[in-house]
Amino acid sequence: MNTAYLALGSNIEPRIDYLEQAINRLNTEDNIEVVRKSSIYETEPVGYTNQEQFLNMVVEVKTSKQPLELLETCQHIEKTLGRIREIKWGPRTVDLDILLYNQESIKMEQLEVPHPRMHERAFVLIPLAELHNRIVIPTRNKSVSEILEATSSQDKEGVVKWVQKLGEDE
Ligand code: X6L
Ligand code: MG
Ligand code: MG
Repeated sequence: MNTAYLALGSNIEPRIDYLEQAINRLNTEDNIEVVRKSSIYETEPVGYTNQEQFLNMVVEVKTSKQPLELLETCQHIEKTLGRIREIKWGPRTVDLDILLYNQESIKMEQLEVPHPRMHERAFVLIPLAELHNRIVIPTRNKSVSEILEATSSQDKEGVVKWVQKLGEDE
């Protein structure tokens, strides 16, 4: 059995529903089990900043799927949840990224693991650290907590724990 960490993000309403549906679909797959979930964070958009705030989280999965099969599953779930790719780095119903797969370094045309930019993104590092502070990003030989220590406080301030408001759909 393999352990993978997946990053989830959504910035089109209902954001929380998209995250929950993505997790349900992962769990419905025969060869994937979601074993742990981070808290949900509300995050300032990065890359393309003229868009709504995101909800981001990280999940740990156990899977007998190989990395490319896992990628295909993630892409299929994005599609069935209505993801349309218009603007590069633009709004999405749901984004599912493979961050880590065991402690492997994988470089293929379709897939790079660890996710090549994960060490720069507080919206990935903070929820991942909640699940596994000491996990090492093999391509950088550094733990998530070490990388977070080197992340600017401005980047970290853009990532705030999200609390569901009573009486609202979201
Ligand atoms: C310079 C150039 C600096 C590009 C940063 C950063 C590009 C992140 C793309 C960048 C750059 C990305 C999410 C997001 C995106 C998300 C939040 C991306 C891909 N996805 N912002 N922006 N959460 N908060 O899930 O990650 S687009
Ligand atoms: Mg992404
Ligand atoms: Mg993606």
